[in-house]
Amino acid sequence: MQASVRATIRDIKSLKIQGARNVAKSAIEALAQSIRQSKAKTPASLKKELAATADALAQSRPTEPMMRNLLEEAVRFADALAKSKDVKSVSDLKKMIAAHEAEVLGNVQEGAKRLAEYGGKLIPDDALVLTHCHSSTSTSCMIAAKKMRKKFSVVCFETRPRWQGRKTATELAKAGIDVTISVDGGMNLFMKKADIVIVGADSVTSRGDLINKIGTSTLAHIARMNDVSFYSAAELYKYSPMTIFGTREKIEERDPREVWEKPPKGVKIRNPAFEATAAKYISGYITESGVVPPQSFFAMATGKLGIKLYE
Ligand code: RUB
Repeated sequence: MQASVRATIRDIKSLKIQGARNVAKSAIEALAQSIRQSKAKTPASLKKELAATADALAQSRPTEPMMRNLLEEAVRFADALAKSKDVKSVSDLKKMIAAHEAEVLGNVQEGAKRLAEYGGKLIPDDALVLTHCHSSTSTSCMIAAKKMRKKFSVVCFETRPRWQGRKTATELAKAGIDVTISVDGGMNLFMKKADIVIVGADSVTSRGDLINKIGTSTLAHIARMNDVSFYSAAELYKYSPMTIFGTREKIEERDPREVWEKPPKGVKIRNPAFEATAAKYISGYITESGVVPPQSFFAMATGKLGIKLYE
Protein backbone atom coordinates (compact mmCIF):
# COMPACT_ATOMS: atom_id res chain seq x y z
CA MET A 1 0.00 0.00 0.00
CA GLN A 2 1.25 3.48 -0.82
CA ALA A 3 2.83 5.61 1.93
CA SER A 4 0.27 8.42 1.42
CA VAL A 5 -2.61 5.99 2.04
CA ARG A 6 -0.88 4.60 5.13
CA ALA A 7 -0.42 8.17 6.40
CA THR A 8 -4.14 8.96 5.91
CA ILE A 9 -5.15 5.78 7.72
CA ARG A 10 -2.79 6.68 10.59
CA ASP A 11 -4.20 10.23 10.80
CA ILE A 12 -7.81 8.97 10.79
CA LYS A 13 -7.08 6.41 13.52
CA SER A 14 -5.28 8.95 15.71
CA LEU A 15 -8.10 11.54 15.19
CA LYS A 16 -5.70 14.00 13.57
CA ILE A 17 -8.40 13.84 10.91
CA GLN A 18 -11.73 13.73 12.76
CA GLY A 19 -15.41 14.20 12.07
CA ALA A 20 -17.30 12.06 9.57
CA ARG A 21 -17.14 14.47 6.64
CA ASN A 22 -13.43 15.26 7.01
CA VAL A 23 -12.70 11.54 7.35
CA ALA A 24 -14.72 10.75 4.20
CA LYS A 25 -13.14 13.58 2.20
CA SER A 26 -9.59 12.61 3.21
CA ALA A 27 -10.26 8.97 2.35
CA ILE A 28 -11.46 9.87 -1.16
CA GLU A 29 -8.53 12.23 -1.66
CA ALA A 30 -6.11 9.49 -0.56
CA LEU A 31 -7.79 7.01 -2.90
CA ALA A 32 -7.58 9.44 -5.83
CA GLN A 33 -3.91 10.13 -5.11
CA SER A 34 -3.12 6.42 -4.90
CA ILE A 35 -4.67 5.96 -8.34
CA ARG A 36 -2.61 8.80 -9.78
CA GLN A 37 0.58 7.26 -8.35
CA SER A 38 -0.29 3.66 -9.18
CA LYS A 39 2.18 1.58 -11.18
CA ALA A 40 -0.51 -0.93 -12.28
CA LYS A 41 0.02 -2.20 -15.83
CA THR A 42 -3.57 -3.12 -16.79
CA PRO A 43 -7.04 -1.65 -16.11
CA ALA A 44 -7.94 -4.87 -14.28
CA SER A 45 -4.96 -4.64 -11.92
CA LEU A 46 -5.61 -0.93 -11.31
CA LYS A 47 -9.20 -1.73 -10.40
CA LYS A 48 -8.03 -4.48 -8.02
CA GLU A 49 -5.56 -2.11 -6.40
CA LEU A 50 -8.28 0.52 -5.99
CA ALA A 51 -10.61 -2.00 -4.31
CA ALA A 52 -7.89 -3.08 -1.85
CA THR A 53 -6.99 0.54 -1.00
CA ALA A 54 -10.67 1.44 -0.54
CA ASP A 55 -11.09 -1.53 1.77
CA ALA A 56 -8.08 -0.56 3.91
CA LEU A 57 -9.30 3.04 4.16
CA ALA A 58 -12.86 1.96 5.05
CA GLN A 59 -11.54 -0.08 7.95
CA SER A 60 -9.65 2.84 9.51
CA ARG A 61 -12.76 3.82 11.52
CA PRO A 62 -15.68 1.43 11.86
CA THR A 63 -18.53 3.89 12.51
CA GLU A 64 -18.22 6.01 9.34
CA PRO A 65 -20.79 5.21 6.62
CA MET A 66 -20.14 8.45 4.73
CA MET A 67 -16.59 7.26 4.09
CA ARG A 68 -17.81 3.75 3.25
CA ASN A 69 -20.55 5.01 0.92
CA LEU A 70 -18.17 7.22 -1.05
CA LEU A 71 -15.45 4.55 -1.25
CA GLU A 72 -17.91 1.87 -2.34
CA GLU A 73 -19.25 4.20 -4.98
CA ALA A 74 -15.69 4.75 -6.28
CA VAL A 75 -15.12 0.99 -6.46
CA ARG A 76 -18.40 0.45 -8.36
CA PHE A 77 -17.50 3.24 -10.78
CA ALA A 78 -14.01 1.80 -11.45
CA ASP A 79 -15.47 -1.67 -11.81
CA ALA A 80 -17.95 -0.57 -14.47
CA LEU A 81 -15.28 1.42 -16.31
CA ALA A 82 -12.73 -1.39 -16.31
CA LYS A 83 -15.32 -3.56 -18.11
CA SER A 84 -16.25 -0.86 -20.61
CA LYS A 85 -14.93 -0.82 -24.17
CA ASP A 86 -14.23 2.92 -23.91
CA VAL A 87 -11.31 2.25 -21.61
CA LYS A 88 -8.33 1.28 -23.72
CA SER A 89 -5.48 1.81 -21.29
CA VAL A 90 -4.51 2.26 -17.65
CA SER A 91 -3.98 5.94 -18.26
CA ASP A 92 -7.57 6.28 -19.65
CA LEU A 93 -8.90 4.65 -16.51
CA LYS A 94 -6.75 6.81 -14.24
CA LYS A 95 -8.02 10.00 -15.91
CA MET A 96 -11.66 8.94 -15.72
CA ILE A 97 -11.46 7.94 -12.06
CA ALA A 98 -9.66 11.19 -11.16
CA ALA A 99 -12.30 13.27 -12.96
CA HIS A 100 -15.11 11.31 -11.31
CA GLU A 101 -13.72 11.67 -7.79
CA ALA A 102 -13.14 15.41 -8.32
CA GLU A 103 -16.80 15.68 -9.37
CA VAL A 104 -17.97 13.69 -6.34
CA LEU A 105 -15.98 15.91 -3.97
CA GLY A 106 -17.35 19.00 -5.73
CA ASN A 107 -20.92 17.74 -5.25
CA VAL A 108 -20.25 17.03 -1.56
CA GLN A 109 -18.96 20.59 -1.23
CA GLU A 110 -22.01 22.05 -2.99
CA GLY A 111 -24.36 19.98 -0.82
CA ALA A 112 -22.54 21.15 2.29
CA LYS A 113 -23.17 24.78 1.33
CA ARG A 114 -26.90 24.20 0.87
CA LEU A 115 -27.10 22.30 4.15
CA ALA A 116 -25.39 25.16 6.02
CA GLU A 117 -27.99 27.59 4.64
CA TYR A 118 -30.89 25.40 5.83
CA GLY A 119 -29.26 25.05 9.24
CA GLY A 120 -28.49 28.76 9.50
CA LYS A 121 -32.15 29.63 8.84
CA LEU A 122 -33.22 27.28 11.61
CA ILE A 123 -31.30 29.12 14.35
CA PRO A 124 -33.64 31.66 15.97
CA ASP A 125 -32.50 35.22 16.65
CA ASP A 126 -31.21 35.74 20.21
CA ALA A 127 -30.99 31.98 20.67
CA LEU A 128 -28.77 29.93 22.93
CA VAL A 129 -27.53 27.03 20.80
CA LEU A 130 -26.00 23.92 22.35
CA THR A 131 -23.64 21.62 20.49
CA HIS A 132 -21.35 18.73 21.29
CA CYS A 133 -18.00 17.43 20.04
CA HIS A 134 -16.73 18.91 16.76
CA SER A 135 -18.95 18.57 13.74
CA SER A 136 -17.91 20.62 10.70
CA THR A 137 -21.51 20.29 9.47
CA SER A 138 -22.99 21.77 12.66
CA THR A 139 -20.46 24.60 12.85
CA SER A 140 -21.14 25.43 9.19
CA CYS A 141 -24.82 26.01 10.13
CA MET A 142 -23.81 28.34 12.95
CA ILE A 143 -21.37 30.22 10.72
CA ALA A 144 -24.12 30.57 8.08
CA ALA A 145 -26.48 31.98 10.76
CA LYS A 146 -23.79 34.49 11.73
CA LYS A 147 -23.49 35.54 8.07
CA MET A 148 -27.28 36.03 8.06
CA ARG A 149 -26.57 38.57 10.84
CA LYS A 150 -28.44 36.58 13.45
CA LYS A 151 -27.55 37.26 17.08
CA PHE A 152 -27.05 34.09 19.09
CA SER A 153 -24.62 32.41 21.42
CA VAL A 154 -23.33 28.86 21.58
CA VAL A 155 -22.36 26.57 24.43
CA CYS A 156 -20.26 23.59 23.39
CA PHE A 157 -19.09 20.77 25.60
CA GLU A 158 -15.49 19.69 26.14
CA THR A 159 -16.02 16.15 24.81
CA ARG A 160 -13.59 14.19 26.90
CA PRO A 161 -11.32 12.36 26.51
CA ARG A 162 -10.18 13.92 23.20
CA TRP A 163 -11.42 17.50 23.74
CA GLN A 164 -13.03 18.01 20.32
CA GLY A 165 -15.13 20.76 21.99
CA ARG A 166 -12.02 22.94 21.99
CA LYS A 167 -11.86 22.67 18.21
CA THR A 168 -15.50 23.76 17.98
CA ALA A 169 -14.95 26.67 20.37
CA THR A 170 -11.85 27.83 18.47
CA GLU A 171 -13.60 27.64 15.10
CA LEU A 172 -16.71 29.52 16.27
CA ALA A 173 -14.70 32.19 18.10
CA LYS A 174 -12.67 32.76 14.91
CA ALA A 175 -15.96 33.26 13.04
CA GLY A 176 -16.92 35.97 15.56
CA ILE A 177 -19.60 33.86 17.28
CA ASP A 178 -20.20 34.26 21.02
CA VAL A 179 -19.08 30.84 22.28
CA THR A 180 -18.61 29.31 25.73
CA ILE A 181 -17.10 25.93 26.47
CA SER A 182 -18.45 23.93 29.40
CA VAL A 183 -17.45 20.71 31.10
CA ASP A 184 -19.46 17.76 29.72
CA GLY A 185 -21.36 17.52 33.01
CA GLY A 186 -22.88 20.99 32.33
CA MET A 187 -25.34 19.64 29.75
CA ASN A 188 -28.40 19.67 31.99
CA LEU A 189 -27.58 23.05 33.49
CA PHE A 190 -27.28 24.80 30.12
CA MET A 191 -30.26 23.01 28.60
CA LYS A 192 -32.56 24.95 30.94
CA LYS A 193 -31.75 28.15 29.03
CA ALA A 194 -31.28 26.66 25.56
CA ASP A 195 -33.47 27.26 22.49
CA ILE A 196 -32.03 24.69 20.09
CA VAL A 197 -29.48 21.87 20.01
CA ILE A 198 -27.53 21.13 16.83
CA VAL A 199 -25.13 18.20 16.72
CA GLY A 200 -23.49 16.32 13.86
CA ALA A 201 -23.94 12.73 12.69
CA ASP A 202 -21.59 9.89 12.03
CA SER A 203 -24.33 7.59 10.90
CA VAL A 204 -28.09 7.59 10.42
CA THR A 205 -29.94 4.27 10.44
CA SER A 206 -32.92 3.13 8.37
CA ARG A 207 -35.19 3.90 11.34
CA GLY A 208 -33.84 7.45 11.53
CA ASP A 209 -31.81 6.80 14.66
CA LEU A 210 -28.65 8.84 14.99
CA ILE A 211 -25.17 7.55 15.80
CA ASN A 212 -22.95 10.35 17.02
CA LYS A 213 -20.36 11.18 19.67
CA ILE A 214 -20.94 9.68 23.10
CA GLY A 215 -22.93 12.21 25.14
CA THR A 216 -25.28 13.02 22.24
CA SER A 217 -28.19 10.97 23.60
CA THR A 218 -27.85 12.60 27.03
CA LEU A 219 -28.29 15.95 25.27
CA ALA A 220 -31.25 14.62 23.26
CA HIS A 221 -33.01 13.22 26.33
CA ILE A 222 -32.65 16.36 28.40
CA ALA A 223 -33.64 18.48 25.38
CA ARG A 224 -36.92 16.52 25.31
CA MET A 225 -37.40 16.98 29.06
CA ASN A 226 -37.00 20.73 28.61
CA ASP A 227 -39.01 20.97 25.37
CA VAL A 228 -35.97 22.17 23.38
CA SER A 229 -35.68 21.32 19.65
CA PHE A 230 -32.94 18.82 18.88
CA TYR A 231 -31.48 18.70 15.36
CA SER A 232 -28.70 16.76 13.74
CA ALA A 233 -26.85 18.26 10.77
CA ALA A 234 -26.30 15.27 8.51
CA GLU A 235 -25.77 15.03 4.78
CA LEU A 236 -27.62 12.11 3.19
CA TYR A 237 -24.29 10.28 2.68
CA LYS A 238 -24.33 9.61 6.45
CA TYR A 239 -27.02 6.99 5.89
CA SER A 240 -25.88 3.48 6.76
CA PRO A 241 -27.31 1.01 4.16
CA MET A 242 -26.47 -2.06 6.26
CA THR A 243 -29.15 -1.00 8.75
CA ILE A 244 -31.87 -1.84 6.18
CA PHE A 245 -31.80 -5.41 7.41
CA GLY A 246 -31.50 -4.48 11.05
CA THR A 247 -27.70 -4.75 11.33
CA ARG A 248 -26.48 -2.17 13.79
CA GLU A 249 -23.45 0.02 13.21
CA LYS A 250 -20.48 -1.27 15.18
CA ILE A 251 -19.74 1.34 17.85
CA GLU A 252 -16.06 2.16 17.97
CA GLU A 253 -14.44 1.56 21.36
CA ARG A 254 -11.17 3.43 21.62
CA ASP A 255 -7.94 2.86 23.52
CA PRO A 256 -8.56 3.00 27.32
CA ARG A 257 -5.33 4.97 27.73
CA GLU A 258 -7.12 7.98 26.21
CA VAL A 259 -9.19 8.02 29.41
CA TRP A 260 -6.52 7.18 32.01
CA GLU A 261 -2.99 6.33 31.04
CA LYS A 262 -1.95 4.51 34.21
CA PRO A 263 -5.06 3.55 36.16
CA PRO A 264 -4.70 1.83 39.55
CA LYS A 265 -5.00 -1.95 39.60
CA GLY A 266 -8.60 -3.18 39.58
CA VAL A 267 -10.06 -0.16 37.75
CA LYS A 268 -11.77 -1.05 34.48
CA ILE A 269 -12.05 1.56 31.74
CA ARG A 270 -14.59 1.96 28.95
CA ASN A 271 -14.07 4.38 26.08
CA PRO A 272 -16.93 4.15 23.56
CA ALA A 273 -16.56 6.87 20.91
CA PHE A 274 -20.19 6.96 19.78
CA GLU A 275 -23.72 5.99 20.83
CA ALA A 276 -27.19 5.75 19.34
CA THR A 277 -29.95 8.31 19.88
CA ALA A 278 -33.46 7.09 19.02
CA ALA A 279 -35.32 8.87 16.21
CA LYS A 280 -38.14 9.81 18.61
CA TYR A 281 -35.85 12.34 20.33
CA ILE A 282 -34.85 14.03 17.07
CA SER A 283 -36.86 17.01 15.80
CA GLY A 284 -35.24 16.76 12.36
CA TYR A 285 -32.18 16.19 10.26
CA ILE A 286 -30.66 19.19 8.52
CA THR A 287 -29.66 17.80 5.12
CA GLU A 288 -28.53 19.21 1.78
CA SER A 289 -32.12 18.68 0.56
CA GLY A 290 -33.79 20.52 3.41
CA VAL A 291 -34.76 19.92 7.04
CA VAL A 292 -36.51 16.55 7.22
CA PRO A 293 -38.14 14.45 9.92
CA PRO A 294 -36.08 11.37 10.94
CA GLN A 295 -38.63 9.09 9.25
CA SER A 296 -37.91 10.64 5.82
CA PHE A 297 -34.13 10.36 5.95
CA PHE A 298 -34.17 6.73 4.78
CA ALA A 299 -36.19 7.37 1.60
CA MET A 300 -34.18 10.46 0.68
CA ALA A 301 -30.82 8.83 1.33
CA THR A 302 -31.58 5.59 -0.54
CA GLY A 303 -32.74 7.76 -3.47
CA LYS A 304 -29.52 9.75 -3.42
CA LEU A 305 -27.26 6.71 -3.05
CA GLY A 306 -29.14 4.85 -5.79
CA ILE A 307 -30.10 1.97 -3.50
CA LYS A 308 -32.98 0.02 -5.03
CA LEU A 309 -34.67 -2.20 -2.49
CA TYR A 310 -37.11 -4.09 -4.69
CA GLU A 311 -35.35 -5.51 -7.74
C1 RUB B 1 -16.95 13.50 15.66
C2 RUB B 1 -18.44 13.51 15.76
C3 RUB B 1 -19.16 14.43 14.83
C4 RUB B 1 -19.53 13.67 13.55
C5 RUB B 1 -20.00 14.60 12.46
O1 RUB B 1 -16.36 12.43 16.38
O2 RUB B 1 -19.07 12.76 16.48
O3 RUB B 1 -20.33 14.91 15.39
O4 RUB B 1 -18.43 12.94 13.06
O5 RUB B 1 -18.94 15.41 12.02
P1 RUB B 1 -14.78 12.21 16.26
P2 RUB B 1 -19.04 16.18 10.64
O6 RUB B 1 -14.11 13.46 16.71
O7 RUB B 1 -14.51 11.04 17.13
O8 RUB B 1 -14.49 11.92 14.81
O9 RUB B 1 -20.24 17.04 10.76
O10 RUB B 1 -17.77 16.98 10.55
O11 RUB B 1 -19.17 15.16 9.58
